[in-house]
Amino acid sequence: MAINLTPVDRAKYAAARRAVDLVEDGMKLGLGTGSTAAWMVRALAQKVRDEGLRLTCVPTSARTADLARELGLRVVPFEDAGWLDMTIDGTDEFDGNLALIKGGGGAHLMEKIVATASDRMVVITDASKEVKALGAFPLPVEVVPFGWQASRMLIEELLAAMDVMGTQASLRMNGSRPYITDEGNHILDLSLGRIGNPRQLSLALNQVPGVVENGLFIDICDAVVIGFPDGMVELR
Ligand code: ABF
Repeated sequence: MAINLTPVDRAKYAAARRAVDLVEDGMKLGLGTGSTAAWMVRALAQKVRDEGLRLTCVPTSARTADLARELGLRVVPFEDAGWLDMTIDGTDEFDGNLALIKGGGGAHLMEKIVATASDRMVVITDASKEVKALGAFPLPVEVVPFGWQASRMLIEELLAAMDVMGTQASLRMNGSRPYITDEGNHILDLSLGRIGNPRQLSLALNQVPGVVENGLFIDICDAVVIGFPDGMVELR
C-alpha cells in the first residue's frame, strides 16, 4: 500500500481492511460508494486474488462498478444477484443508534436499496463521522427533476413544522448545472443543523410528492467499523 497516505486515508483503509476480513467465499456483496468504499473495493480485489474467492458483487454507483470491474471483481446487475449476504459502505454521519446520514456522494438511493436487500450492512468509516445527533451534515434528498421546485417548497414547509434547527433546502449543483444522479434525478441538500427525530423526519420526507428517497438510514446499519491512522479499528 502506498506509504504516503494521509492520516484520514490510513484510517479509512484500516476500516476497509477489517470489513473485508468478514467476506467469505461464495458471498453476494453490495459494494458501497465513496472514498472509504473505494479502499474496500481495492482490498477486496486483493483478497480475491490472494485467496481465489468466488464472489458476486453488486455496485451502488456507476463509479464503484467501474472500479470493481477494473480490479477484476465479478460485477452483476442487481436483478441477477437477488438477496445479498452483506453490503459494505461508507457514511457521512453515524450516531449512537447506528442511524446514518448518507448521500454526500450522490448515491444514497442505490445505496439504501442495496443495503436493505442485504442480510447485513457494515459501515466503514474514520472517527470524524461519529456524532451525538445527526444533522450537521446536510441531509441529501433525491427528487425527480419534474417539479423539483415544488418539492423543495413542500419540504421547507414540512421542516418548519418539525423538530429541526434549519429549514433550508438547496439544489445540489455540478458546476453551473444541477447535479444528476445515476438514476437521472436531482438532489436537494437540507441544512438542518440537528435532527431531533430522524425516524419521523425520514418517514415524512418520503411522503412529499416528487421525493424519491432521503439519506437517513434508520435500522439499516448492523455494525460500524471505525478505522484509525495507526491501523487500529473499533467496532460499534
Ligand atoms: C457513501 O459514502 C456516501 O453515501 C457518503 O457520502 C460517502 C462517504 O464518503 P467517504 O467515504 O468518501 O468519506 O456511501
